[in-house]
Amino acid sequence: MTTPPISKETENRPKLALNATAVVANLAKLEGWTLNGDGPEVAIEKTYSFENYYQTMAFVNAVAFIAHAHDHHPHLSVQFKRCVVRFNTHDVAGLTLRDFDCAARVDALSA
Ligand code: H2B
Repeated sequence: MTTPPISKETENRPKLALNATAVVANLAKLEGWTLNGDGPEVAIEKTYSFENYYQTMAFVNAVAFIAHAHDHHPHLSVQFKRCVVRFNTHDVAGLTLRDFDCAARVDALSA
């Protein structure tokens, strides 16, 4: 499989930590994502449910593809029929637009 390119939109966007107002505004555009943690551990998180392990793993692999393409890697907690996806930007110890971009891309997998 060839390596997908990082999207220009994401690549060109500087990693700037969002302030609380911007975090709330961007979170409001997403469905099912919640804000968790505090300080450098702050993250956005969503739990996806599936019918079986195959579906769970297909989802995990699709998320990995997105993560690689955008050089942005979520924490994944994988269970039998569930996957918790957690994004933050460790380079800035906070949340950036890249977290919200990638969250929307992960959501689009099941749209
Ligand atoms: N993923 C996440 N979630 N946050 C980052 O700050 C981050 C990343 N930084 N993936 C990337 C890799 C960086 O370390 C590389 C060098 O581009």
